[in-house]
Amino acid sequence: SLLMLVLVLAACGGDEGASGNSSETITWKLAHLSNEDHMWHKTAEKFAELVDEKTDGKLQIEIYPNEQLGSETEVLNGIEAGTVDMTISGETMQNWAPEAALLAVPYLFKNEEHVKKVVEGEIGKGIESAIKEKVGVTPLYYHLRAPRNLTSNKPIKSPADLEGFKMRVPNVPLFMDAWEAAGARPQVMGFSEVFTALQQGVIDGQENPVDLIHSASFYEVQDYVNKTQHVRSWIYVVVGNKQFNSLDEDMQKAVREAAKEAQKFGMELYQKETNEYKNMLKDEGMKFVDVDQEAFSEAMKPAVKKSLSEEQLALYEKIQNI
Ligand code: 2Q2
Repeated sequence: SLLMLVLVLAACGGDEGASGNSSETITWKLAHLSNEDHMWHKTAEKFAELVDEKTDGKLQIEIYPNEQLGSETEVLNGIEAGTVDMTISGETMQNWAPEAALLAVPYLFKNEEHVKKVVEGEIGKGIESAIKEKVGVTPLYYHLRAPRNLTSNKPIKSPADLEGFKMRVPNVPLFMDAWEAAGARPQVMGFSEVFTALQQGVIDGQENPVDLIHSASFYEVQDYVNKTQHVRSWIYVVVGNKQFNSLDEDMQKAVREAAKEAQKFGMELYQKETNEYKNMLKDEGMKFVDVDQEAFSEAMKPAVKKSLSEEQLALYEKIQNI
């Protein structure tokens, strides 16, 4: 009937991401690399729910896990192009904003409190503005991350064990330099390609926090979690500046409020789930190996210092002394 047709047309209209007419529904696509059980995804779902509530349904967030819309770098480019609107990204953004390298410098942060102090303090604010200006995305909330550990099929206790070791790193130049200096053979690869690459022996290992090791089922193709704990970091949930700025003031406020609540929700999940992931990996048969962290730190330090520019080093020292 004509009435049905009108209703269908009304329901389909305005999903192109442009605001303007206040009766239109806007849809943002949020693409990320973890699976549906992971805390990033669950927090994104919470965020979507809160945004729906606070905008009376006018802004909808559609979530695409598992790199369904491409690798982290592809999605960041997609945001610029307008084919994606949101993602979860951290040190990979150093390819646009050198300041983002400070999110994940090997052996820089002493502990979680240290990370938190930096993110939530003045240095964090400075990094956020650099990201906004140079990557073209606005950070909305962040996740604390468990330390990154190296996984493998033989115990790796010191840099000497890395000879000939082929490993994947994310698209993070600083990680390439650090692992090369430690004696490994690193290569850049998208997260969703890592499982198959491990399975087929293209690489011997990779490094990630326990939760992502679980998310990608690396326990099926890796036996050891070597407790290098080489990187403590955080990661931002971001939206394209264009997308965010196209919202009217009330909608922006609603998004900010939703982000604030999602932040809290994500932090609680992080506190609760990080230890559970360690146990789940053990249940899957992975063995945790104590390593000579001092030796890894010493091996990486010269490369880290060489890789960082003067401006980045100034920030590095500021963080060290906070
Ligand atoms: O290994 C990965 O791909 C993830 O842990 C993250 O994407 C990585 O930390 C960075 O690319 C974050 O910007």
